[in-house]
Amino acid sequence: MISISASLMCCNPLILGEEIYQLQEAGCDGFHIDIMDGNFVQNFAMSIRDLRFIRKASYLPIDVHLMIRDPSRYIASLAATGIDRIFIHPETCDDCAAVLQQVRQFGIKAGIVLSPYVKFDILTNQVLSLIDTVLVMAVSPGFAGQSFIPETVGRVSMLSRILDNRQIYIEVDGAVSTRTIPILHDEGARKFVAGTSGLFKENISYYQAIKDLKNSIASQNVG
Ligand code: S6P
Ligand code: MG
Repeated sequence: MISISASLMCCNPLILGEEIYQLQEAGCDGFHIDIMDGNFVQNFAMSIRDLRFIRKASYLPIDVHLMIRDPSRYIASLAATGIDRIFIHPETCDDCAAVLQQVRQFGIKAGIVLSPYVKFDILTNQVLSLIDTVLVMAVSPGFAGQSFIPETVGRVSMLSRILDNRQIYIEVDGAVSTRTIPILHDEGARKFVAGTSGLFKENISYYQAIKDLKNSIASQNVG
């Protein structure tokens, strides 16, 4: 069984509450919120203010993907919104383990997010003891609608071997679709962030899109 989080930077912001309701009804397993600073990545997305409203509108888990420099400055404010998990890019902080510890002190789950060309050395035993998920970027962080980077498949495979028997999920963010999920699932990914490639598409309902994404594994195994 796989889990699909909806990336809310891809929804219609004019009707955010309605979008959240429709996605929940359609069977998504959680929400993925991208927060950017226009510095670590050349874009802006959602805000801490948005999180307060999203939390009130949904009972599903909310993950925050921080694409900001020096994230420790904002952990307390983020925690106050009632979110469930925070992902940190290791290259945005001097002491990644300390920031993960800070997240955990607020009773929030912590995760590491790895950009396409970031090495796995950051995944020390100390870091692995603090996280429950590694989020693997299949595109460069900052923008929706990019092409899948093929090397992601080998990276997920290598990560599966590094994580071995640890209870740590591998999740993939970027260009997640019925085409990429089966390949990534074969290598050990179990959670996926869905955006414009697989969920927010014209002419297909959220219900059908999520059903197709979840069934893509089963259909690949037939024949
Ligand atoms: C990108 C961001 C992602 C996107 C998602 C969009 O910086 O972290 O969460 O929202 O990748 O999905 P897609 O299918 O348009 O690549
Ligand atoms: Mg993201």
